[in-house]
Amino acid sequence: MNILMVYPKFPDTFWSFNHALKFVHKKASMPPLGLLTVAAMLPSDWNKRLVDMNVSRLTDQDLEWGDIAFVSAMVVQRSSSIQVIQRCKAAGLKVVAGGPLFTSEYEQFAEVDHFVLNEAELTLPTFLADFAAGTPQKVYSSTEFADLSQTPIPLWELLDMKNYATMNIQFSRGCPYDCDFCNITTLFGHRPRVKTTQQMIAELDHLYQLGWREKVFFVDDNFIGNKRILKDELLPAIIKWRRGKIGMPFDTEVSINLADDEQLMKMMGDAGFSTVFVGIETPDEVSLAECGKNHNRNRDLLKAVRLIQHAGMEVQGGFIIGFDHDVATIFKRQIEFIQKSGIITAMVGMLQAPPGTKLYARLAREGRLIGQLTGDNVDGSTNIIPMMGIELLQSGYKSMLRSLYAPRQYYARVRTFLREYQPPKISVPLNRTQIGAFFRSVVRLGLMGKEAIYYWQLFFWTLFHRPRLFPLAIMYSIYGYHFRRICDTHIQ
Ligand code: B12
Repeated sequence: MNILMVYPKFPDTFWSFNHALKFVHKKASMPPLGLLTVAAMLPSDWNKRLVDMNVSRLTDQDLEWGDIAFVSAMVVQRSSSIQVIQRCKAAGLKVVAGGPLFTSEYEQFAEVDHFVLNEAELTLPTFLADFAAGTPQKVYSSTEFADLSQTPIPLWELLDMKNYATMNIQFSRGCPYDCDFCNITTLFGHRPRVKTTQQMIAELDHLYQLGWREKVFFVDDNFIGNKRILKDELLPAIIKWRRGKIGMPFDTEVSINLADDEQLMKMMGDAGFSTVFVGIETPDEVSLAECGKNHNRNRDLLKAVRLIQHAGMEVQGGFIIGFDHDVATIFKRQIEFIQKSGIITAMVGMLQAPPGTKLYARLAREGRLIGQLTGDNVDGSTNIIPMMGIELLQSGYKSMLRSLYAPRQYYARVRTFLREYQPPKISVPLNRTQIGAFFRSVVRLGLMGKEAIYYWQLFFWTLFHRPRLFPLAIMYSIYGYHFRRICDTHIQ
């Protein structure tokens, strides 16, 4: 049995990093962890081939080779997914589809033979048993949540790792909080379910043995959802594992209350976490109450960001405009907050209501839903009718992007951050990729770029004031170029 695993193409988006990847000669930021995990659950005597269309083309030879196509996607990959399914069907392959896109809207894909929805740990075994018996059904779904201690090590061997900037790994699924716009709890539940420490160390060992030394992203919905297990088990084990090893800094996603726990921040820094993405959403208390983001309320958000930066972690932030209580001054307040915080990567989106969320249910009752989600929450689109009116929201959104990603403001944030940041003490030696990226940045940004003057100011400021952070300064300059290119397309 030949299984062709296909990951459709991402459009150019804020998170695709495609304009930055060219500097490091990489083709995609991360591989498709869902498909790699599913691959490890398939019978070992089945042949598997992965085509990640973000790194290589899906060829006619691939289609001739395959018996069944396994397709995974997020909503943002919808249009490429439709084409992939059509091509597979035209070539006579059976199509099995799973992952977030199909779990959210499988009814829209009539050509797919079998939907294996929700978590594959629960639905795939039944599909495989029915398939072996010659009686596969159309839809497999589950209302339960999987026990991650049964999840196998992803089949990273299917990848050509050098095409990727980062590898991904998962410790937990689910989030204890209840923000009304987020569909994580609908998809993965409130109780964070975790892999065992032994599983995690085995996964890290495996990546290390495969020669990986660059970034690893823990793709948890909220890495600190279960602090006790982190402090007592996982982090001590990773700190020990790290001894004598080089490279492999970690990224992850956390809630802002990380800043309340000095011991946890210290342990994460020691374990090698260098970047955390935090859903900050808004500095407005009333809007935070509106969306149920109670853990962000009644606190000094700027101070919390600074504490995490001091503990050795860059803070990336998610921000939302268009809450019912937002008024015209919100755009300026958000810009001021982001500039002061030194959050370089600020993902700003207009409020959207994903199906299955509390927000979706409320706006449906109020008759305020329109159209379909694009799946990209940073493209200036929404499926809701905002209280402030769509024209004001869209023009305010554009003005925010224009301001935040203009070279002057962007580079000012980089400097604010580098002033505060204490990097983790892990050893991450420079490699050839970074040296190449450095020279390309000098030419593309320093000699030809709109940002040239800011690039050189940061270049020399970092060399004199924070020389250890110089590689980071170059990396952020490259990110800035990507963000500006993406934002320019949304501003027009
Ligand atoms: C890592 C991640 C990313 C990475 C993507 C890296 C990559 N190449 O995959 C980055 C940071 C780039 C990213 C960006 C975005 N992401 Co994202 N991301 C995640 C995250 C946190 C983890 C995904 C993951 O790897 N999970 C681990 C694997 C093992 O789980 P899995 O993929 O779900 O696979 C399991 C099942 O779904 C199933 N399965 C999956 N595929 C298949 C296929 C078959 C055939 C079968 C049988 C089963 C199956 O089996 C697996 C094991 O159970 C998820 C949240 C989450 N917990 O899943 C959000 C998530 C996937 N992202 C989401 C979104 C909306 C986005 C963004 C638009 C912005 C944003 N707000 O985050 C952008 C869009 C991307 C882009 N380029 O524009 C949504 C998708 C919603 C949807 N219905 O599509 C999610 C679910 C988060 C959410 N709030 O809802 N993201």
